[in-house]
Amino acid sequence: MSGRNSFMIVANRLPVDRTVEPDGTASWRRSPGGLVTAIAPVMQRRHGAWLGWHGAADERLEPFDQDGMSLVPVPLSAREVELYYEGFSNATLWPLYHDVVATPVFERDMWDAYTTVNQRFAEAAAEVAEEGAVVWVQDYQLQLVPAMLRKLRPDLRIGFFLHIPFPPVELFWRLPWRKELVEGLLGADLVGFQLPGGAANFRRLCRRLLGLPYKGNEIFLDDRIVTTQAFPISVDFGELDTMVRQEHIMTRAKEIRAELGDPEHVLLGVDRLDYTKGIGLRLEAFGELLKEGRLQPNEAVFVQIATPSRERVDEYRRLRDDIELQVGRINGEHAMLGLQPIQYFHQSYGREELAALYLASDVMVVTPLRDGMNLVAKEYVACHHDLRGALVLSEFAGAADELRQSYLVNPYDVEDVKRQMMTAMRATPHELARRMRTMRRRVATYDVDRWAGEFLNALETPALPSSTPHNASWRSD
Ligand code: ADQ
Repeated sequence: MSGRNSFMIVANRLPVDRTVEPDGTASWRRSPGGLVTAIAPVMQRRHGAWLGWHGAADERLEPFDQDGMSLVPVPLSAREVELYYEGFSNATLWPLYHDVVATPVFERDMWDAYTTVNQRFAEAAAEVAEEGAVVWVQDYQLQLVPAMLRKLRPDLRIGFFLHIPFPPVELFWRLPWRKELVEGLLGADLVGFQLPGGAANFRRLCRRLLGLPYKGNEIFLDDRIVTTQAFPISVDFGELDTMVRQEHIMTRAKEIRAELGDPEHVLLGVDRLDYTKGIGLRLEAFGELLKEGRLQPNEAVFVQIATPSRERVDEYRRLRDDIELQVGRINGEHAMLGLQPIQYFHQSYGREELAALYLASDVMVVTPLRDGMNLVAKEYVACHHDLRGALVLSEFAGAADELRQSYLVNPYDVEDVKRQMMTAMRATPHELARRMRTMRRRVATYDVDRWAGEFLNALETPALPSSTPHNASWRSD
């Protein structure tokens, strides 16, 4: 059966959050974030639908409209949230794809739940897609959907985008269900990655695991071609740039500095509380700078904002305890009356407050051990029209490919992190402006609109017939 939507997003979550008023009435609010902002206009133009879980377990909801988007809730049971979402997605795939910085869990019942839920998403999408519709599947939670959907609806044009890194063959190889996952992704016409390296890892894997030939960006199946390509995601530069130029945001930025005691240097970290983000190592580096006397406690304040995340997964609970212990230890050693060198907040902030924080800080410290892109780094750049501010950025964040004028660090080398933090703090305004100007040009040009536009353009432009398997290489890498 064909539905009425010619364009669809299929993602683990719907782009809305439910808010409940004090009188008990519930309403939906669009979740903040670049993806929704970039996609919303396309959705409105094309009678788009967004399929995803609405965030509450064991609850079935009818499709509803919000902000000109048609939303189709896909239900999950509490057990599925545990096994498919917290389990296979976040305890198996997440650590495996992030260079095993934590040990992945391989459990069969988690895999079974992942398969069941992916099938449910595919069936829901098949149900509401118009003949020949374009369907864009998002991220690691739904890697089986492309093939499942193609089986049900071969008429659709299917794209997939992976927001996290795609690991090297040697790491992926450990996965007991490696063949099924790769075949799932190959159901798409276009598989998008953050970086060319991820796309190359995927092509090599297809060759090694399934013996499929590839040439350039194209993988040759018996009856079709799958294009693999990098599309580095970005932020809504225009929105952030406009926001931080408003009087009340600039005033708020000044207030923040005053509330912090007007220190010479404000350093900032903003992350989901996740073990891939390298929060502990940057605090360690800051603590050592204080200990060695290279920084005085009244000279610099480190503001670390850590958004609560995946709190029911063991690894995340342990991480929270570790970070809180570490903050307590460093502050205990270096605090002076009324002065805490690390200000730690385990909270979520609104967009405007976050923008004011970016504007207020002198050095943004982004030190993930591995990160698909890292939007925080790009948001920081978008917020510094004043050309002040330095970005210390891990070489292992996707964003490092584009933001070459940041102070790049190897997060595994604490001395390097310390050195670059100090260099950033001591840089002249002229040097900071030179770096920031170039980075801003990059983020302004490659913004999130361009990301979505380029992906959809590639998805809707089928691979040229001149590319045939006959001239494809059989590389044995
Ligand atoms: P994340 O791992 O969530 O995303 P990131 O790209 O940094 O990481 O995005 C986080 C977003 O959450 C940013 O927009 C940030 O502003 C916001 N945020 C963080 N802390 C916040 C707080 N305390 N309050 C409010 N907002 C907060 C995954 C991948 C990334 C990839 C993105 C997009 O892991 O590598 O860049 O998807 O593809």
